[in-house]
Amino acid sequence: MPAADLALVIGRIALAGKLISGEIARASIAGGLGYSGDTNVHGEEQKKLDDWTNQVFLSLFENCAPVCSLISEEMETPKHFERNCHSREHASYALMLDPLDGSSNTDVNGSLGSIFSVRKRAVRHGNDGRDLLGPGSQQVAAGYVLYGPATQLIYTSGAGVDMFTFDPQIAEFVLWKENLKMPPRGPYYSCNQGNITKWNPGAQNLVRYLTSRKDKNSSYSMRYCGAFVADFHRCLIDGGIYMYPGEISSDGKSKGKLRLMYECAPLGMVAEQAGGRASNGKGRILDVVPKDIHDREPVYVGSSIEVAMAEEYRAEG
Ligand code: FBP
Repeated sequence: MPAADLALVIGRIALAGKLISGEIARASIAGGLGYSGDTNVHGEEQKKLDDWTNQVFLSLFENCAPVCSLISEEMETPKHFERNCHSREHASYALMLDPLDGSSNTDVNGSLGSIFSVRKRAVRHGNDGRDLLGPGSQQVAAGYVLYGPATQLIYTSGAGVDMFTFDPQIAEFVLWKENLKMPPRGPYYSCNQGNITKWNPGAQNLVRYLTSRKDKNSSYSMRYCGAFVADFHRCLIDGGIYMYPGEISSDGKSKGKLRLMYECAPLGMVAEQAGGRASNGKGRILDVVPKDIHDREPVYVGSSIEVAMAEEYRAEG
C-alpha cells in the first residue's frame, strides 16, 4: 500500500478513535448508553454506541479517496463510495470494521475497542465485496483502537507493530512503542469458561491443562473482560492466549462466534507481526478463506507457545 494512502487511512482511523474516545467518556451523561432498539445483521440487539461509532467511520471515510468500500459488523452489505473507486490511477481499498468491539461493556464502563482491516480491491469489482473473500494473509494493514483507561492505537502494515497513546493534553496520538514483540509464552488465558460444556473435547482439555498447573512459574491466571480487543492487548503486552472456541450445535458442527474478516483476521495479523500466532484451532487463521464477509470462526490467538498448544490439543477436532 503506498505510504501516502496508508497515512491517509490510518489518519482517519486515529480521528475516529479520538471522536469515539470522547463520546464514550461522556455517553452516560449524554444519553448515549443503552440499546438503540435496532438489531444488526447477526440478529444482535444494537447498542446506541454501536450505531453511533459506525456512523463516525462512514462519515470520515466518505471522502477518504483510497477507500472505496466500507464493510462493517453493523451493516449487512458493504457501503460503496462510488467516487472514491474509479477516480484513481492507483489501487483502491476496502476497510473492514468492527466499529465497537465489546459492546456488552458499554453500560458498565468496561474496556471497548474498534478493530479494522484494510484490503486491496480487485481492479474490476462489484459492490457485494465478493472480490475481498480471500485469506487474511491478503490484508495490507490491520489493527485496533483500545478505549481503556488510556486510548491507544495499535496497527501493522506488514512491517512490525507500532503502538500510539492518545494524549488528551495535545489531542494527538503519540508513538509509544515501535516494532512490538509479543512474549512467546504468557501467564494469562482468556475465554468465556461458562461455555466450556458446549466446546469440542480438545478445547475443554486445553483449559483443563491451563488450569492444572500448580507451580508458580508455569501456572496460568484467567483474565476475561468481555472485549476481545482488551483481552488480546494483554496477550500482546504480557503474553498469553485469548480463545473463543467453537460451540457444538445440534448438527454436530462447531460454530465460532467472532467474525473472521473484521475481528479474527486483523488481530491475527497483529499477533503474527509481533511474533505471536493466530489459529482456528486447526491451522493458521490467516489461511482461512471466507465464503461470506460476515463469516464466523473459532479463534485461538496470542503467544506462539500457547496457540501451538491449542492445535496440539486439537481444540477444534
Ligand atoms: P462485539 O462486541 O463486537 O459483538 O464482539 C464480540 C465480543 O463482545 C468480544 O469482544 C468478546 O470477547 C466476546 O464477544 C464476548 O462474548 P461472550 O459474552 O459470549 O463471552
